[in-house]
This record gives sequence, C-alpha cells and structure tokens, in this order.
Amino acid sequence: HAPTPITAELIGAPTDIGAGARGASMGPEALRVAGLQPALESHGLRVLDVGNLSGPGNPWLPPLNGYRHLPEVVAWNAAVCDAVYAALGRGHLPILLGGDHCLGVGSIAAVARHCREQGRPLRVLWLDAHADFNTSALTPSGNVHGMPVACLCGLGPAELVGIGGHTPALRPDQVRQIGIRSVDEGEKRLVHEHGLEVFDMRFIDEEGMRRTMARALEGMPANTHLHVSFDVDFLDPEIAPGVGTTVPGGPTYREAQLCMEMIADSGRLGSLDIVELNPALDVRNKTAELAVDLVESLFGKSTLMRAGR
Ligand code: 4U7
Ligand code: MN
Ligand code: MN
Ligand code: MN
Repeated sequence: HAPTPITAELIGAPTDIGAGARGASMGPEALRVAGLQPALESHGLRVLDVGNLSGPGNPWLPPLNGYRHLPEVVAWNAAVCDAVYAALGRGHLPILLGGDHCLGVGSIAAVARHCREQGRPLRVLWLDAHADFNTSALTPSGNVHGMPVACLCGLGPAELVGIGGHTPALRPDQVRQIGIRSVDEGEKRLVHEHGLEVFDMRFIDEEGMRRTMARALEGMPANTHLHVSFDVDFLDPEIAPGVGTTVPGGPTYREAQLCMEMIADSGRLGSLDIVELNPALDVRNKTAELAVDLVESLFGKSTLMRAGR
C-alpha cells in the first residue's frame, strides 16, 4: 500500500520583535502569497495551514540590560514553542513561518523536547549569513535575533534559555552552521570556545557546496530528526534582497538549490524554520518566491529523476 503522506503544518509567527529592522512580521503572509502551500502539495505533501500565532506588538525600544524587548521576545517564543511541540505531537512536520530569527529558540527548543521524549538524535542545520551566537554582554545591537544559537546552547536569559523545559536545549555538537560570513568579534571567540562546527563561505568557496553538505550531513543515524533553520539572509543579497541584514558574498541560486537538494536526499528532514524574510524590503515579492522555490527542493523537487540514486 501507499506510504502515509507527510503532513506539513504551517505556523505563522508575524513578528519582528527580535530584529534590527521592522518588516519581518509580514513574512508569513508573503510566503503564503508566494504560493508555499500549493508548492508543497505539488510534491505530494498534505499541508495544514494553522494560521498565525498572536503575541505582543513591537514597542521599538532601545536595549535594556543588553536585550531589546526581552519580555515580548519570551512571549512570542513561548507561543512558537507550544505550537511546534503540538504539531510534532500530532505527527506533523512543523514549518515555522517567521518572523525574525529570535523565534528559532522556541521552535528548536520544542523540537529538542520532542526528540528527547522520543529518544531520537537531533541535528540542526543553521543556514545563515550570521552565527547568531551573541550574548547580552557581547551583542553590538541588543537584537535577540543575533542570539538564538547561544540561547539554545544555554547562554542567555533564564526565561528564554529554559523555554522548552530543559537547559540547555542543545549541545553545540548537534549544530552545523552553513553560509556564515558575518560574525562579531566577541561572538567569534565564543563560537570557537563552544566548538560549533561552522562551514563558512570560505569553506564553501574552497570545497564547494557538494562537499560542504556531505560533511554537514554525515554521521546521522537512521532515526535522526533533522531540523533546518533557514534564515533567508543565508542567500546572496543579489538574489534575495528582501531581508533586513544583507551580507554580500552568499550562496548563489545553484549553490542554494544543491544545498536544499542534498538535505532532501538525506531523507531525515523533520522540521523547518523560514525566517528573516522582510517583505518591506523586497522587490515584488521575489525573495519570498525564491524561498518557496528552495523549500520545494528541500522537499524533493528536482529537475530529473535521479538515475541510480
Ligand atoms: B540574523 C548582528 F551585529 N550580529 O547581533 C547582531 F551584525 O538572525 C546581526 O542572523 C545579527 O539575521 C543578525 O545584531 C541576526 C550584527
Ligand atoms: Mn539568523
Ligand atoms: Mn542572518
Ligand atoms: Mn537578519
């Protein structure tokens, strides 16, 4: 008989509470307008769009004790964590539609909790121009979207770090970062101290995307849950201008496609964040359309049947 189809659950989190520019709050709708649901359905997935979560507005205040909007960031992440955890409990594959990248804390804390309870290994691929490993002492901005990986590894305010019920949610050795090309000075030291595995743009230039992804995906037992946290600023700004924190020199269209295709081929994808899309800075929704195109590859779209693979 036919295998049960995967049900993807779209969870909108319309906020820019952790970002340095307003506009990522419009990300969920831009992804819907770009046709995310029919695109996934065309690859055989069932798709359930549960709509948008709600949470506090953005008061646009300066940092307080090294964080901007910490209580609001915690409220949004609590909502995200509950929704992602519930989706996993239903056997669905959660797709978080951000929203800025501070929401990676709630999303991945939920995934980590689910995996802990199921006794499944977890690996997180962090596709981003940035390492997002700042702390309140190191951050040049106070923006929490620059801190989620540190928070998940236990470095951050207790109310955020403990959001999934277990501190830390992740060990650094569960994370692989890809596409990195902007890391702040203090942040760099911390990344090294904690032994994060970083495949930066220099690595991708020298080794190519194929070998990079082979390395990032190696050593995953069959029951591994793979979480992909896709910060749209991972992509080169020439092809993806609709983000608040562009950094030149990112992956090209073909490199990004190969990255997604190799993740699909791993057969391990269990959850996804699409974050940092900023429609206020986009050009005719083209960055949202590109994100949808890449997500299709992540779920198995490929040009041809792959003979012998
Ligand atoms: B994103 C930054 F200083 N490092 O901490 C900071 F350069 O989620 C940027 O990856 C963080 O887009 C970018 O503010 C966060 C800055
Ligand atoms: Mn990020
Ligand atoms: Mn980024
Ligand atoms: Mn950003």
